[in-house]
Amino acid sequence: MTIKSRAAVAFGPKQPLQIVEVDVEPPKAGEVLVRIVATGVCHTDAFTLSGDDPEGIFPSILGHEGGGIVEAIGEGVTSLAVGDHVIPLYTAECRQCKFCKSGKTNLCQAVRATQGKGLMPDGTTRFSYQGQLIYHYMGCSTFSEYTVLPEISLAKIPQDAPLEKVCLLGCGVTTGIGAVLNTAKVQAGSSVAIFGLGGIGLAAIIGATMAKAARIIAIDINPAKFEIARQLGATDFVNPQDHAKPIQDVIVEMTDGGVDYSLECVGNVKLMRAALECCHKGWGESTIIGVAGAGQEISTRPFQLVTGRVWRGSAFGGVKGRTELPSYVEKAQKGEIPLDTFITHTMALEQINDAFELMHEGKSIRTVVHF
Ligand code: NAD
Ligand code: DAO
Ligand code: ZN
Repeated sequence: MTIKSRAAVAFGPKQPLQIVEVDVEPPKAGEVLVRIVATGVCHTDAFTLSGDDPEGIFPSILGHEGGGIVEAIGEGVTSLAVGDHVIPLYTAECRQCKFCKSGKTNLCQAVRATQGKGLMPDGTTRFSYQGQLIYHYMGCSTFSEYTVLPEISLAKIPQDAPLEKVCLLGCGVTTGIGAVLNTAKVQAGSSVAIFGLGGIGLAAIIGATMAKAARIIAIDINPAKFEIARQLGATDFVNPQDHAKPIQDVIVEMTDGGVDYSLECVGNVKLMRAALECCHKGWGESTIIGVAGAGQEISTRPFQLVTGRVWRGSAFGGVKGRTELPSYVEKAQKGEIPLDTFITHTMALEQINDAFELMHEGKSIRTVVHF
């Protein structure tokens, strides 16, 4: 039966989200209806809303950092039952495709093609408003009280985990920690430079602390971010605007030739270059996490790579969601991942446009929206 759901709909780029009641169709075979309890608001939602995202489709229901409860299951669903607590995954895990079976990547391709078009795997959408089709977003659409996902795009988590906190493990916190541990594979005793101290960069600091990095250099043009970075374990703080010379030169000087690892957590292609070039000759490795605008390209002198620096990228921290996310939730429950530090604001769905404002003004780390 089609149900009504309160949702924040992006009717077009650069427009405020509109809170309306959408129609949600029941889950089809292999699909699950989820009641979202809470959702974070990530920079990537703002990026898509800005119109700079080449995959941005409108009208759509954004949001990809949610926590919820299974409300109904479609035919053939076996791994989830009504009442299970779940975190939606924008990177599915089918465990059957070439990518999943490779053991080399978390980039499952089972639903990639349709997800990129804002559709469910059968090529249709479950959302509509006044008869008008509404697209899904990143396979999640957590800015709706009820949403439908493929079974393979849901991580089952312990029932006692607070959904209004662990929702942040659906994207930002897991991405930052995973990029350090799975992609960069930071070694104990090493130096790490982290560019950008939003939700992703701050989580990368936690990852670097878990990896027992000796020196964690936190870099941001907003000095208000440094105190939280310090609380999470950063040892050095650099504001590029305090220096006349290129930031890579500043970091190379601070570290006797460069850092062992760097991570770009902003989405700025010039900063990606700086992050690579602040790495130590012979072995320094830089990981790109930030998502740059459509059509932008990275560049450096090839000699930077010839002389031993390595350039990598990371999506969802290299984490396979259904298999690994439960262990992130357990770490959060044990206090090893301090989610409260990230939640600077909470609000009702009706105020969600304020969450975007706070992010643009650099006043929030994460706003959690409650339904
Ligand atoms: P955010 O907006 O909360 O934080 C970005 C931070 O970068 C801010 O603190 C800002 O002050 C700082 N910054 C801006 N320009 C800077 C500069 N020139 N030098 C230094 N610092 C600068 O964003 P977020 O939610 O942390 O996301 C960061 C990036 O990661 C975005 O591009 C987002 O789309 C991307 N992202 C990637 C993945 C992935 O899987 N690869 C997942 C989630 C988000
Ligand atoms: O398989 O081609 C693919 C892409 C999978 C999506 C990876 C998304 C990573 C970056 C987007 C930011 C997420 C919030
Ligand atoms: Zn797969």
